[in-house]
Amino acid sequence: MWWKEAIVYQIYPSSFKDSDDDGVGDIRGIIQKLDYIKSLGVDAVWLNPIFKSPNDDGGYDISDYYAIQPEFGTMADFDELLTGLHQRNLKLIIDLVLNHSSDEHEWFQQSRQSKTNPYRDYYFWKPGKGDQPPNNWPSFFSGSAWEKDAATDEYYLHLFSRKQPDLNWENPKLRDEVHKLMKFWLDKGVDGLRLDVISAISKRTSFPDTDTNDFNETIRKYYSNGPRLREFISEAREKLWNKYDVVTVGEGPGITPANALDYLDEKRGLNMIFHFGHMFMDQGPGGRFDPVPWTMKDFKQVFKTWNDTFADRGWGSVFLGNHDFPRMVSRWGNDGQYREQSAKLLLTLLLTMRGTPFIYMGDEIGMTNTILDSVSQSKDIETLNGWAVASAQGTSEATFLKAANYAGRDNARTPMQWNTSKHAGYTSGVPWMPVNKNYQWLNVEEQDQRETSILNYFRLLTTLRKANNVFSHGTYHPIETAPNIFAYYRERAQEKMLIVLNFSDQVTNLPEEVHAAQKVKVIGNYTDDALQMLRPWEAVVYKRN
Ligand code: TEU
Repeated sequence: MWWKEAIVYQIYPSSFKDSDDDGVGDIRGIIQKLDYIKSLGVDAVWLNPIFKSPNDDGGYDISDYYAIQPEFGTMADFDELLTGLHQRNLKLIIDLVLNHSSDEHEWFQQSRQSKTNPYRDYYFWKPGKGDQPPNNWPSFFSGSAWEKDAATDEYYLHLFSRKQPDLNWENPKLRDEVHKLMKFWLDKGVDGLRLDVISAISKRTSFPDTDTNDFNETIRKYYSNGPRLREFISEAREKLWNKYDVVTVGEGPGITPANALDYLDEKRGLNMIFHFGHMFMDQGPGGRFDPVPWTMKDFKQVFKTWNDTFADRGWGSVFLGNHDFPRMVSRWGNDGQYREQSAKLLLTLLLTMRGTPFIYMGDEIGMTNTILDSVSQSKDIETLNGWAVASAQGTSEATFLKAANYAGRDNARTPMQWNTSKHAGYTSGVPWMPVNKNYQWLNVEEQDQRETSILNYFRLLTTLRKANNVFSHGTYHPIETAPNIFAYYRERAQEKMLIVLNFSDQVTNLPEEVHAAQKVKVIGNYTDDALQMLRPWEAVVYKRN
């Protein structure tokens, strides 16, 4: 099971590298950077969706599951990318969006034509209640999760945007279609499937109103963990996945420590899930744009809870950022005075935790959040829809913009910063999204040649993790410490590693237990040793004697 020891690098294709100067990243751009990816010491690439799409939601609205998005290139380009990855002993995990399709998909174009169309039940259609939607479910992207369609005077369900109608997995014909499209890509030799919002594919077909105003509670109780979720996952595994050497990673908003193992087992379930315990921790009842303070106590508790969940069974993924969340150094670290130290500290956490680490492109050089000066600069439907609802409710743009700049997805989607040339070497065209202005000093080329850069520290960490499988397979034992100190042991057979992370701007004492321990420093983000103190954002990995 290669994926238990693997380190995965996530690429958001639109923003990675543009090879044909149309201002949008593409597959040939990734091919140009294969040696860079290999140089990181990672083992696999998770590629966000590359399929034909009207791009209403960054490619998560697929209109043809068998075709490459023309802006990204051709099927021949995809085949060349896959070959190029495999030649470098790198695996490819593709991102399939099976909870919903685009409304421009042929299936939906047929389905909406009439109530008797053979594709009608590929989606969920219901009459309204008077002039109201069938129930009170809110969309992830603001507003109702139902859209009225004039052609048949009924509403269709869309948990996300109105251009992302939910697929009806109750319909065996639809499930067969989904298995067929998965088989197409598995036969091409991809090594993994990241399954978008897989936790929501089984609907409570009575469509009861939600009884809570807390959005994440609505996800847990009404959208995810539906009555046939295990059945649909097991059917795909038994009919298809078991026939291939493929890792399946389920994106599981709403999956909890209590039910995660229901969906994870080698024979009948997924191999891994992305849980969101830490990622939704600072979201208030209103969701993403309703930020609430978070504490290190909660943050550490999330890691303990999920390590306990997967201690004996199942397998976890570990991530601190991706295309849906702000840059990790801005969110969890200090992207100002201590950007370099805190970026290295966060990478140390990622690469010393139990479970498969997923690193988001650009986090290996400590890329930071961007600042929108007005909401109109956003390219993200989640932000734009959020603003439309908030402004209609009287929220000022300044207030909404503060939340969007703190929590919005635009933060993670600015182009990769390669060098100091125009647009950071990402494109010679006009970038679809402005490059972060700090690329002049924050870029791959500068860090590649500086020994103590974040990039080279990351490379040391991947080497360390691969050389010591105590990190991937060892047990996890947190140490009780001051709130901002995150310290834990990793143990396997005779090997014992001790990791200490100072999540603060303050100099602080080394926890007594750590100070007293017989140990040898293995790696740290300060070049010298402070012995009894921890400097701001200091990360140290010790090998216990
Ligand atoms: O995200 C689904 C999801 O539940 C959240 O993790 C995500 O933060 C979302 O933006 C709601 O806030 C997946 C994809 O990762 C995301 O990019 C897509 O927009 C979404 O599904 C719909 O396909």
